Amino acid sequence: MDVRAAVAVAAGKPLEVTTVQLEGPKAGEVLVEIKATGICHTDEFTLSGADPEGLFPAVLGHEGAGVIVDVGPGVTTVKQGDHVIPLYTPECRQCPSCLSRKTNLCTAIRATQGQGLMPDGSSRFSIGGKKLHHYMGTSTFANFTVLPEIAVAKVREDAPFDKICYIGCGVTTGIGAVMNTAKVQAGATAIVFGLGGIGLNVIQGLRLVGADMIIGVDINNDKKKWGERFGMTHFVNANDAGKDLVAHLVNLTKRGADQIGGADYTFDCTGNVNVMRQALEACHRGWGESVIIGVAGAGQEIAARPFQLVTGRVWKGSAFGGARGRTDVPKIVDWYMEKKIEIDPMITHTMPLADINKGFDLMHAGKSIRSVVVF
Ligand code: NAD
Ligand code: 022
Ligand code: ZN
Repeated sequence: MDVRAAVAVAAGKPLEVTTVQLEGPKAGEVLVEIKATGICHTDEFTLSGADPEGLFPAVLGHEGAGVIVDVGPGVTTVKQGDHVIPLYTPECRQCPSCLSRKTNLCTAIRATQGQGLMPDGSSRFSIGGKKLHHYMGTSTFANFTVLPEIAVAKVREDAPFDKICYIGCGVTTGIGAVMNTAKVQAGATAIVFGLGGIGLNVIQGLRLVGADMIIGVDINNDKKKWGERFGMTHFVNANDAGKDLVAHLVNLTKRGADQIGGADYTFDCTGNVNVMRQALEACHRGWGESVIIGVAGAGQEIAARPFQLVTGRVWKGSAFGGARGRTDVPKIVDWYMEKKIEIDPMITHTMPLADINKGFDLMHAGKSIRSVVVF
């Protein structure tokens, strides 16, 4: 069938909004009509050519929401008419990783997903007979896309697509890092580095679990009001603090009789390896945990003194907030509908597919928290 898509034709070039061909779902696959999709950093990272694993031409996009319009043979867990959120981290519930209960990184379709292909090794997208790559197993920058059954989360039907699409990446990544990866408890102190589309969701996750002190760090003073809007209690401008930033943060977190200082939990939401080190050093001796969420550029390395770890700090990372998509994403949609979490104010811009490149420009200029394309 003919579908409308924003095609990444080559590295560094704007997306081309055009008609492409999409084959129907094969065994174990579903055809989804995408109703809305967010624009996230990794789409831009790939489009820019900085991602060495980026494949072209491709249909990018990984933060969508839509409706199942057709299912292939053998599909049992979803049906036509179901509302779904595509999952770039699938959940097969059968691979060793899913069965381990220790990770959300399902391996069932990992190899083909990374090659921009469906699990059978082929692509459903083409243009004039020439193959187009899928992207992160989701390809949501198209009004229809084909997905493996294990890569969709069925969600309630009264939830608005133009808001819950953000749960497909940013919301779940931020809130999940707090609840699944760090397992922050009520009364904890926390520092969030980088108050963008991810950091603000870490902040609202911290508020949700009842953290006491939520310090936000950014280099942009405009982010102060954004952080406060979602529960941040203190703001620090990293540039003002300069090289004393870590000492300043440790001082700020000294509480009562404990004059050692340092946060119980810190989160990197910048992708900057120097910030990652600061985040480790700003957590408490003996028990502080620092979670890396930001994705650093290819080839980057982190550095720290082993002493930081020997003295009991823990350094860990989080992918998709440690969330098991088919299990956890529907719950987060419920929390949004029950007003336990907020999404609407973070969606600063919406646009039709024809204007998708404007969404990339806004992200690049730091003018948006999230842009959403509505089909
Ligand atoms: P964003 O650009 O909206 O936000 C980044 C923020 O960091 C900005 O407000 C910026 O001013 C601030 N910043 C930059 N340099 C800083 C510094 N030195 N100190 C403090 N703050 C600084 O980006 P985002 O959408 O929030 O994404 C953040 C990161 O999370 C990206 O690297 C993205 O790729 C990554 N991410 C990871 C996952 C995952 O599963 N691990 C999922 C989604 C996004
Ligand atoms: C989403 N991300 C950044 C902005 N929005 C993002 C990027 C990468 C990952 C998660 C979120 C990520 C962390 C760990 C992995 N990935 C590897 C997972 C594995 O090997 O099992 C990751 C993912 C998908 C892809 C590449 C890397 C892909 O489909 N190409 C989840
Ligand atoms: Zn994303």
